[in-house]
Amino acid sequence: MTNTLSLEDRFQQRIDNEEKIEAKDWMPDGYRKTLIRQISQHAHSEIVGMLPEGNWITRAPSLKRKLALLAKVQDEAGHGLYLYSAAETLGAGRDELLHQLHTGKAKYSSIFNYPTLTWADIGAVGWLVDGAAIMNQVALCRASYGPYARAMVRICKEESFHQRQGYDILLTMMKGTDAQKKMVQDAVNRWWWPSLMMFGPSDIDSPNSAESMKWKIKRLSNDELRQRFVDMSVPQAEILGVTFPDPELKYNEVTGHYQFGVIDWEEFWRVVNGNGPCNEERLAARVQAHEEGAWVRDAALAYAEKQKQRNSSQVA
Ligand code: FAQ
Repeated sequence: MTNTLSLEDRFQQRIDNEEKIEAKDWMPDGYRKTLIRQISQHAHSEIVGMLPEGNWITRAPSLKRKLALLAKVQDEAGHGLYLYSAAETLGAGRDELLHQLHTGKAKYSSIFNYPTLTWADIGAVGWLVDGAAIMNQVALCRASYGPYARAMVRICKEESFHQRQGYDILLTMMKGTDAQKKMVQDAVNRWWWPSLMMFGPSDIDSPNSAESMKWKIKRLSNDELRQRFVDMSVPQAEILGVTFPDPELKYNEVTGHYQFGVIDWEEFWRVVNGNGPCNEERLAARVQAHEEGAWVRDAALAYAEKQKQRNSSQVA
């Protein structure tokens, strides 16, 4: 029997059968482009995400907190590495991707354009930002593209440690003075809505979702994941003894979910389009770090070249 299916149909059949797509397999251009877009934005988010926290390493209140924060920020650099490597398997060069980031052409998560004003912000970032990231990324562990899905497994394990360290910072502060409790509530007030925005626009305004769901890159929609995050966070806030800054947040007996107020989408797009409170500062810090790291890249390349020459002269 001859197989009359087109390459595209065969590809979709593999996706529907839950087969993983690997780097050397045939794939439609759109699938490759979507993956490069999402994986590179994700990689950029990890390395830009190091900046608001890196700010606090020297000011962590104890040696233990400093060690944990240092480890978390290092993990984020590692996540960037795995993700840039996953993008490279699709033919996207790291230099080109970084160039897009540094020239403001590439997107990264809106959340990292907000300032970390107090130590409680580091707790809130761990609890809410990493919490939102995990909610989104656990689903990505089952993404149809093998190298991305496998990178996500390790990333999720590390993110769950990050979330615990954040929640633990807040639990400790909530056992402290009134000033510390106030600081926690203030941080939660500022991080709650931006955390909900991390999941992206509502499903009806999400141009990429239909194809990404068909290709099983995304398994759950932006709104489904956002709702799960709200449902998970409300009981955690109760244990902590804080409230979320949303008068419309309440449990709906009929749906079995917490309903919440309307997200300020104007603010979301303003931040995504480069005009959030810290966009300029983040980009400038990234570019500076890249420039100051040039000597490390040069040294690594020179060393690799030396090794190559040594190996080839040994063979000869
Ligand atoms: N910020 O059609 P959709 C982390 C863009 S990692 C900026 O719904 P899609 C770890 C979107 O790219 C956090 N832009 O798009 C950490 C698209 O633009 P384009 C990052 C956003 O891709 C924790 C346009 O809007 N996580 O936090 C945002 O189907 C703590 C239309 O949107 C990931 O990247 C946003 N929030 O769904 C580190 C996970 N939302 O390209 C340090 C992987 C949307 O068409 C400290 N990514 N846009 O011009 C995803 O799951 C998806 O890409 C979504 C967006 C869900 C983010």
